[in-house]
Amino acid sequence: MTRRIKDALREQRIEVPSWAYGNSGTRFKVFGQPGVPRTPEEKIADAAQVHAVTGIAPTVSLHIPWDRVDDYAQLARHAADLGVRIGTINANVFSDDDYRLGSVTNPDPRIRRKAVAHLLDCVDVMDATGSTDLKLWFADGTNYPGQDNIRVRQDRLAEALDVTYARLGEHQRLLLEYKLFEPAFYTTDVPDWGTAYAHCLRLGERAQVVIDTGHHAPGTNIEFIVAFLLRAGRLGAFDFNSRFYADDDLMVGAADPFQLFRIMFEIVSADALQQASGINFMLDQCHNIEPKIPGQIRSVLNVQEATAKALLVDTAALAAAQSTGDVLGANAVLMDAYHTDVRPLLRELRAEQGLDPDPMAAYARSGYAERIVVERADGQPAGWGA
Ligand code: LRH
Ligand code: MN
Repeated sequence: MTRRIKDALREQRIEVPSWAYGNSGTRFKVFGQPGVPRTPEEKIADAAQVHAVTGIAPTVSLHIPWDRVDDYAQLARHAADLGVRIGTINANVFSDDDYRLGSVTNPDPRIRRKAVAHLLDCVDVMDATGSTDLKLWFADGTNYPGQDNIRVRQDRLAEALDVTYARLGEHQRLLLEYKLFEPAFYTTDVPDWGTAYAHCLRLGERAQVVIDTGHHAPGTNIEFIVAFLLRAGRLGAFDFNSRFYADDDLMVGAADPFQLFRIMFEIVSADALQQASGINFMLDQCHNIEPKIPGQIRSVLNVQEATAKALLVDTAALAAAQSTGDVLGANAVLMDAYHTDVRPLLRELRAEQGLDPDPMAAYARSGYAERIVVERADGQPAGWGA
């Protein structure tokens, strides 16, 4: 049992977001923190620290233009020198005045062309970095009834997705992310998993859905969406974070560790944890008030712990209880695993991997946090370009 669990955990890979290391906040305030990276190179260096102490975070997703550089191939070599790789490329068609009334769905064809050109530029970046995943999140929507034609905006969206999908190389995928609301507050053009799924079905096999765990209406059963998309072969990725209210982008597992366990149980019971499943397990978070690198390390550990608990579920006992309609028995099997402290097993696993059993302590002892405060005292810290 323990051997099987450790083998599965060794396979786990989590991708961290470059923007989690920059300054971030809300519309009320973006708080500055000392030692924050100033360049994509420094963001990648910080991400490499997370991989160094956890051993399971070897890729970093970029956001364009927040991570724009002159030479993306050189940036990929810089990442490799630090023991990590550039992962998903995120397009940004939301932080530009031209996108006030939408990007690919904008009534103005000139602005739609500008947005599509950016999506195609991001595929060029993927060619340079060797990335396979293009992640598309559209802030597009409306704020007032009558502001625009809901059906026609879907036509415009479909047209832009067609052009982008056609540009992809054979080893590249399009990951379509949905979000219930914000920044639009009446309609959002990709508001839910069904809309994303329908567009992906129409596009083709290499169009997959991204589940951002902060993008649902309160009370949504996210593990149902996971199970459904897994069964349909269209679950491409997660944007892990957690929330108490809306898209709070807090550390995954912080607000609702039981939900994260239920989600990872759907993954594990569909044997979709290993890399061959093609699911990209990414973090999408902002550490507005807490230190960023420790926040990322804690988040990776939260996913690892939820996964270890999910792997502990006695699937034979569960199947038996489910097949005999033993409701309480079945629930008890799952809760037994959830209530099991997996931290000793994970410390053991890290020691076997030559890692410090306590990654947070290992990072604190490294002196990296103190070093970057001194090294990065001058210059413009990176942050939400908002
Ligand atoms: C939108 C989102 C999307 C990213 C952005 C940083 O809320 O989840 O995934 O582009 O956050
Ligand atoms: Mn997201």
